[in-house]
Amino acid sequence: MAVSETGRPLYIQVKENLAKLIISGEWPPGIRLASERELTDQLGVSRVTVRNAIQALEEDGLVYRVHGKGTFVAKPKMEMNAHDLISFTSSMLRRGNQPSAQVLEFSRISASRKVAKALEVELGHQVYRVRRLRRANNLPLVIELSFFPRDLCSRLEEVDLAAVSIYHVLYEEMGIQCRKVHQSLEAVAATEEEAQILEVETGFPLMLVERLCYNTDGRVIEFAKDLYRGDCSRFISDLEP
Ligand code: 16G
Repeated sequence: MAVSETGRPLYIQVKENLAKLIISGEWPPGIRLASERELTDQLGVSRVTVRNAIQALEEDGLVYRVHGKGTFVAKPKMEMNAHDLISFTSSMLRRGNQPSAQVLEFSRISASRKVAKALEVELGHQVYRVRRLRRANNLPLVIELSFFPRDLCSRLEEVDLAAVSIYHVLYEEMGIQCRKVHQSLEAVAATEEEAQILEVETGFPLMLVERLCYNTDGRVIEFAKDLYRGDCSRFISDLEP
């Protein structure tokens, strides 16, 4: 097998170069890749190397083949580590995506029975209800609905939630850190309103991530219900004994 200057298989390097063109948007979703023969000539590598590189791109979900028509660029999926404690902002930046937030709702409410139970506070305790649309590279990716206990997170009232990372504010300005998460993932269908926000059809497949975040003292600091667009999200888990 041909190897690159770094000692890795050459097809991996070719694959990574092609993946960069896809992830940067230079090769947008839906365009057809040049044929194996054309890529072989363009890249100056063997046909086997091109074939292996394309197969690796396909395995990563970056391209798909249509029998008799060719290989096309797929809509890229945003990868999230399913057991990460980090924020949406950090998770996107870490993978080279540009995050942004649009505030759909911010209110101070009395905790309902369900929210009180989740946050482990008294019924009627003052909590913040924050609903934001998060985009990655301008793509509407997730509607985040979060509840935070007001007595712990009062700073949230004073910041522009469209411009900051909530986890950053909680940690840097209040010393509150998410140290443990209990979370569930569940497939659901988009309601009409959710579909409109996420720019998809009603009934579109979404991934609901319900999440409880605990601080260092074991207190629940966030109860979140996040709705990810199913067509462009992928949750990764690294499991070790
Ligand atoms: C993540 C969290 C969400 C939290 C947000 C804060 C998951 C599934 N959800 O999206 O609960 O509110 O990060 O993001 O991980 P921010 O610090 O960028 O505002």
